[in-house]
Amino acid sequence: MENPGRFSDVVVDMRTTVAGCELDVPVWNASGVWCTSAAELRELALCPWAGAITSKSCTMKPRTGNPEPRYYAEADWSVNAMGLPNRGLSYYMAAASRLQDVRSVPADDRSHPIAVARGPPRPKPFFLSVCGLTHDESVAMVHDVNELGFAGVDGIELNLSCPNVPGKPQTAYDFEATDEVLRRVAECTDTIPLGVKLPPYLDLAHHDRIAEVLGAYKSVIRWVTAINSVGNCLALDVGDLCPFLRPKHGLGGFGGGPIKPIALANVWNLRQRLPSSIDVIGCGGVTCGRDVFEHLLAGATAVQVGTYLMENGPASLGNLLRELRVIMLMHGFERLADCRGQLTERSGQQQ
Ligand code: RRO
Repeated sequence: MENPGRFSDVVVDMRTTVAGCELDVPVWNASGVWCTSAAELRELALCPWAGAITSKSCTMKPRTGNPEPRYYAEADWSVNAMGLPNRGLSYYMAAASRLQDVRSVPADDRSHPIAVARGPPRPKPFFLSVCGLTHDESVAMVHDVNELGFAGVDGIELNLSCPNVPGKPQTAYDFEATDEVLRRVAECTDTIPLGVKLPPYLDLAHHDRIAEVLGAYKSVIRWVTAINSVGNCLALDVGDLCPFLRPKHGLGGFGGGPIKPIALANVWNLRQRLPSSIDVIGCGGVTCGRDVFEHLLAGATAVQVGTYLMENGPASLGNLLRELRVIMLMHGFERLADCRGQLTERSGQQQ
């Protein structure tokens, strides 16, 4: 009888592409998580479990953000009202450039503690997240990155969904404003791939409308990330009879395990509606490999991780991949591409 080999030796091909950039593994950080300082970005660059890196959403100039306490987490959820604290555009441009040498993915399979297929060594993609306080500022940042060159930046993720700057509504809930900012951004984007970070939509008419707006810019938009935190939620500390957070009367963006069904529905609904040239990156509710698998089934090309990474650190991405590998093999999927979008309708007799 042939030796069937050990289960742990079966190589699973988890490679995927985002905006044409190759990733060896399909998980990395959501913007805002483990990516505000150069030291954190470096940790992600060196982490074998992170397929790419996204930087903290930035403004032209550094910001301190909202007063503390502005982040609170329990077992598998978090609420935040950070208020866009960041070091400014040039800091993240410099970090992207400086990290180029340590971002190279090692060619040797043994350096990776689980059996995943690898392509030739290449730098891990770096996606720069920008979030102007005004549309003029967002357009100016995209313009500058294109104009000044973009050593080490593989794409720009335009954040149209920050829920936490007092007095600033989430742009992507205003379809006319979204159309206008995308039109202006498209005019100054030539070669650098563009992604858009979206808020959760809860009505199918809104999925129809945002897909229509985004689809009109399909020549420049290469991916959407769905979803940002669920904005303006209230988490209460019953001991102190007040919210956990101080800014915005205690309102903040809600993330973690409980938002998974909202995130999956957004991935699924957007995948159904957007042109195939626009990748959908799942984000929201990922706390184990099964959650990553569910995002892939719903049509995600890859998955960003927020609260779970924030609470457990970069090495925890390895837990997600180990579990994902087992689930894929249990279903007979040896390549990530085989399970993407494989969701079917539940069949059965009508009552
Ligand atoms: O910094 C924040 O408060 C923040 C941002 Br920019 C975002 O896009 N999403 C979020 O939950 N927090």
